Amino acid sequence: MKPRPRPSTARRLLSGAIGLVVLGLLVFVNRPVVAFGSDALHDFTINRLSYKQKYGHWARLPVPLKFRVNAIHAALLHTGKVLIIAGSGNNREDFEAGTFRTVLYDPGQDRFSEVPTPTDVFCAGHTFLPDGNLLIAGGTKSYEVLEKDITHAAGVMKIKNESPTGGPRVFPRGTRLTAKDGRAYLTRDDVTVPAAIAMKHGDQVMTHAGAAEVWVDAEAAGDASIVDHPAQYAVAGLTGLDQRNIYGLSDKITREKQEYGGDRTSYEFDPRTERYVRTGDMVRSRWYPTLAEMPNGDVLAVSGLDEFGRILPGDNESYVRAKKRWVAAPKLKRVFPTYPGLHLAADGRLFFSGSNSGYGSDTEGRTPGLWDLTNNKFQVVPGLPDARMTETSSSVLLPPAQDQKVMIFGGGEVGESPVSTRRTAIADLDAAKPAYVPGPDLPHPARYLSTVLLPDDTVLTTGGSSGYRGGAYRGQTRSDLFNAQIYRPAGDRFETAAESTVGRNYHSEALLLPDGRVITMGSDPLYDRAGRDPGTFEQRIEVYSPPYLFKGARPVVGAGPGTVQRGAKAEFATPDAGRVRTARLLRPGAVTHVTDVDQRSVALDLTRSAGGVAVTVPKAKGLVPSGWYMLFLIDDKGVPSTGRWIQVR
Ligand SMILES: [Cu+2]
Repeated sequence: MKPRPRPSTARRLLSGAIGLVVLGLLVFVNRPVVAFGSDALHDFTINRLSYKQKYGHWARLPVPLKFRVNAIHAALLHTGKVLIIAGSGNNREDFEAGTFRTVLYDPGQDRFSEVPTPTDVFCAGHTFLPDGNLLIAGGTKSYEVLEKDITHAAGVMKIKNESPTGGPRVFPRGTRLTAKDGRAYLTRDDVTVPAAIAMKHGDQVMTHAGAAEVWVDAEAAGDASIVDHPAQYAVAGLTGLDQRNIYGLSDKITREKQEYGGDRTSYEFDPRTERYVRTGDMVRSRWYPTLAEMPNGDVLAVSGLDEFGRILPGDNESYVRAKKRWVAAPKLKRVFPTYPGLHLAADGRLFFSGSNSGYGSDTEGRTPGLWDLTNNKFQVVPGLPDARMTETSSSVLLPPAQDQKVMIFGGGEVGESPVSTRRTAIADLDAAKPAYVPGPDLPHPARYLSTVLLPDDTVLTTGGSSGYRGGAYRGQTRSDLFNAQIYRPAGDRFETAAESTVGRNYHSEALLLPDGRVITMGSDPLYDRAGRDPGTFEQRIEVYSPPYLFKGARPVVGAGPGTVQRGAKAEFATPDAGRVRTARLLRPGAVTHVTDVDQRSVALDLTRSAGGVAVTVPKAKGLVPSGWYMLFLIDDKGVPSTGRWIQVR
């Protein structure tokens, strides 16, 4: 048989080309179907029970338009509601308009409500008090001004009063101060300068000048008003001896970037009335302070930027609960960067994990260690790998608190740096010489990672970005991380969790809810997707259901007391006593800038009887500070009950 003639080369090429075009068309017309097909498959996969049992499940929380806010702070109140605070929400127009926001979310009723917000609590510090009120102190007095936007030289002026007579002097906003060469500066605020104090030293009388600081702006625009050296200034409108006794002093007046300025207002947020209740002001203005719990239930405010945007040079202060006022703590002078991660240890010391939100010196005060509040001694805790990358990291007291282990996750180099780390490390505070040892690496380098203690002795880690504020990282313009993972201290390893669908970087939060789910919100990218224009604040909220919520019936906590003494036993009815294995007290979180020094999980001694369990609360105040906790009973499959609120006294 004659072989079939082979087609010519030209003919083969032509049919090949036609084939490619047809194939291309087929792919093109089917493109949406292909895409839809993979979405549908993804949807199908993540909604299968077997998948949820292994990885958990994320869901978007529908938020009515009028309750969408820039979530900067979040705290779980003992009423079960989530307090979401924006203040001005890092939005300059809202700040200038005096529009400050707070909303409450009730996960039980799935309802939102608005709370009047008296001042700009944006970037305040907070912690729970023993009675369940949330102490909120500090905030924003002024927004930053970038160098390119500064037209007039400006700086801090100290006005001194050497006259012991005539009382304090009040200088209204706009008061003019002039240098010897005639350059003039105007005060930005009213300022009251105390009178001098005359003191007898032996037979000599010494005068200690009164002084107050105020911000001044040059009267004339441009560089001519820059002063790069300390100088004295005359205050306009003074006559007679006052001209000699009252004067201004300034180190320098520049056109450098002006940082955000701190505020000194302080509130107790009352979960019962759902209102901010003003307390005495702080001694210092603070932007980005950490409010750390002291063993006696009082609170220490640490670090922050002052009203002029300067890092506080170690001036800390304490809140006297009984009097609802703040007093300076000169004996506890110690420098920390802003929002330091300070965890209360069982022995009453505060452990500084190294986690912080930056500002100030890039070396001073950044070393992790144990801070003894009885004598201001600081014991360095060495061994942290990537020790320069603690900024924008997060840290937790691992569950259970009795283990006294603190873990640090990720973080970046100082400032607007593109460098970040996958490093985790764990410090055992009970060791004879506590030191950090490396933990398992995160899947990706991460800043702003949210870390949430779960009742089954694990830690959910979610969100974060590899780049600064979600921005450029290794050739990509955006670097939000969608992967989540659960750290299991018992095995010292991460387990993959389902992926979230919303990127969360700077100004994002996550909290454990009483029903065992985790709510995540916020994110404040510096740039948009293209990496050119300013980013938009993320107002969507997600809720993560961990695998334990898909593993069958949950243990039930029945009748029991609402309060329990430290060191005492309490009995709770439960039909599931036979399968309950552990009991935990979870202290509710209060988080901002991925700093949450409140959350902790305390193991309770457990005895089982028919129809109930008896639990014993540990004695140490440093282990179980007074306050409201969620009691979880956890069964043999690691499934927790819903949290029952009890107050530990
Ligand atoms: Cu901030």
